[in-house]
Amino acid sequence: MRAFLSLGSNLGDRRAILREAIGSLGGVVAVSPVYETEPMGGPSGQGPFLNLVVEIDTDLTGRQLLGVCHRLESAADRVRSERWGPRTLDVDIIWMEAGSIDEPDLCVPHARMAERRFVMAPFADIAPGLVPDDWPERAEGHVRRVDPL
Ligand code: GSY
Repeated sequence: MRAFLSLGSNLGDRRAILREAIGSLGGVVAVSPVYETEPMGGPSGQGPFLNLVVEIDTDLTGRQLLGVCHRLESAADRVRSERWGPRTLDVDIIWMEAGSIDEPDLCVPHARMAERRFVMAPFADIAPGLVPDDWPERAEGHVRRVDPL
């Protein structure tokens, strides 16, 4: 089944971190263009993110896929020191063909993705049929497409 993950990094060698994470994901079907994006939320003064979206083909449940996301973050040496603060790697499930999930720690489709241009721009690039036409007016934040990984 199709699933989409949003990946972001704004600490360390951002490109290498994203490449490594994608390389260790199974069932990769498509990788979106890369965007440099202004941080949304969190402390001021943090550096820009690189963001992209990956489509995978998976039989995992949402809960199992969340475990994969957390393992990728740990492998990138992410230290959860400051909420919303800079991070080597953040991986979120944004959409699953298997259906929606509404649990305290796992919401699919991702609850805030429609407000976030750093999610919607790369998502629209590789899955235009899954995003509403009016997303550009609804999403916030500045993004700029940059060289591929
Ligand atoms: O929710 C993902 C982590 N994150 C990001 C991000 O990936 N990109 C941008 N531009 N801002 C963010 N704020 C948070 S939190």
